[in-house]
Amino acid sequence: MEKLIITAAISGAEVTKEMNPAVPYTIEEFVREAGLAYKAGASIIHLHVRWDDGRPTQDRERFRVVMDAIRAKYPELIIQPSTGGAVGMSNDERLQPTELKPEMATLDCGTLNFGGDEVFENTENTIKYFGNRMIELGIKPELEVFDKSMIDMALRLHKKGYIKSPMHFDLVMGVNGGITGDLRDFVFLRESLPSDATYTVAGVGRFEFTLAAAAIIDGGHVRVGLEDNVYISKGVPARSNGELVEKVVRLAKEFGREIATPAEARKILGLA
Ligand code: KMH
Ligand code: ZN
Repeated sequence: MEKLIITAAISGAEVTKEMNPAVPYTIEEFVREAGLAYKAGASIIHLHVRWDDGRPTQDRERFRVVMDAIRAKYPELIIQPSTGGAVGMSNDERLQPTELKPEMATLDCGTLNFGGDEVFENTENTIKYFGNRMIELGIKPELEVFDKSMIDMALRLHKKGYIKSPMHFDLVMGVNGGITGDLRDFVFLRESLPSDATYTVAGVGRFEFTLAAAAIIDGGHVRVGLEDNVYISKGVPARSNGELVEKVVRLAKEFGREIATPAEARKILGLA
């Protein structure tokens, strides 16, 4: 089986220090959390950035400063900026970090309810626009799908030339408004992927570690981090993103799966 790629989603746009004090806002905090995740075994950092007061932003220069600061200490890490940003941001606002030509970036493949009155909007034309942008700039998209219909959309847009093969999916499961994180749903999504695709699973909230175990056994890859879940076990806040990554590494060891370095992850994903 291929080595396991662990992605650390260290900040997200929605979680706050009130929910877990380790959520990074400042540049120093981003470097600290990326470093702890890397030392524990993560090879990819899925990155949203914040202003120092915690407000989420897609500002290109803020991304540049945070990415440069992480790279100065951990140059081998793969940094994967979000193009999802936060609910309500415009397409061009969301796309700003692509101007920095990262190796990867997220490409969200459909619209979904995001709790309460929030709607995370990704129309078909938005996905085409983002897909074209990533092809132009040579960025590998991580295809974020929150439901089965979004896999179907990605496959249709792949046929039309907006997304290139081999595709890499992120099955984000357990968002209030998307598919649940039940094992039955995991198998359904996983069996709906093309045979040459790779995938990562991001279990949100209580699904984080059950789905990590499922992907480890199945030969998939895993995303964890404070963006998805702020607890290390029921009711116990994680001390850091590193602690969440360490738990995945322990699970992988139990199942005999080795952990990929960033260089190995680049090979598996076709980045190198
Ligand atoms: N913050 C969510 C609205 C992504 O990173 O591309 C969107 C999100 C997806 O987190
Ligand atoms: Zn994200």
